[in-house]
Amino acid sequence: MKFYDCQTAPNPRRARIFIAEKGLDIETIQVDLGKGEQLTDDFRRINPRCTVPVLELDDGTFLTQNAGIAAFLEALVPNPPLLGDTPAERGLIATWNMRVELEGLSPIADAFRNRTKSMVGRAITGPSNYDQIPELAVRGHARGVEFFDMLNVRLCETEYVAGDSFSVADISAFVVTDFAAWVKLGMTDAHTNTKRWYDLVNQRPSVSD
Ligand SMILES: N[C@@H](CCC(=O)N[C@@H](CS)C(=O)NCC(=O)O)C(=O)O
Repeated sequence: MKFYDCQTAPNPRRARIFIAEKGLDIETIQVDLGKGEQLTDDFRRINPRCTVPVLELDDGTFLTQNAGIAAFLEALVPNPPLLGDTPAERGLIATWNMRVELEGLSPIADAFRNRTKSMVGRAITGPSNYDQIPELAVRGHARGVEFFDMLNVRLCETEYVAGDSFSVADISAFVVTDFAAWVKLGMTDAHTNTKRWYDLVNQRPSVSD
């Protein structure tokens, strides 16, 4: 297998943590998003959507979404389960992981991509160029604030995001929490439950690189 990564970007970090939690050591190729390597013809042959992470399987199949990479690796290495064990756990973890993506990652990406100078003309990932819309940065910021309030309430009810055990939803929420700092969002002093959870997850060796 080969893993196409970008050390500085949030989405490949999610896959990187997942791989580390599974105890796998996969050949890794860095794709420099800052230099636009995702837009080259060579990389378009790997992923026509021009995004990382990508996992190349031994038969030449390319998995070009975190969700697909996680599903594949969970089937390959079932322990420790990160997508859930029981049917109820699987349902809850998928629900929370999607909420973190849609209510956390997506608005923070909007806040970042619609007002950062290096993202001019690149407000959306992918092969086409889209202009920034400053109002989307404002809306993304407001939705980001709402997300972190919601997460803090959730983490008062449960030890981890989706329940009693660490899962892919924690990986996503942890990466989103660090990503949010890029746009001066994230935990505030009032988010004591999130702080408790963040410190717990931060002890895992998988999150350290
Ligand atoms: N839904 C995709 C999102 C992948 C994604 O958006 N990756 C970003 C890096 S965080 C990217 O490749 N950006 C390329 C660009 O900015 O042109 C996944 O979860 O794998």
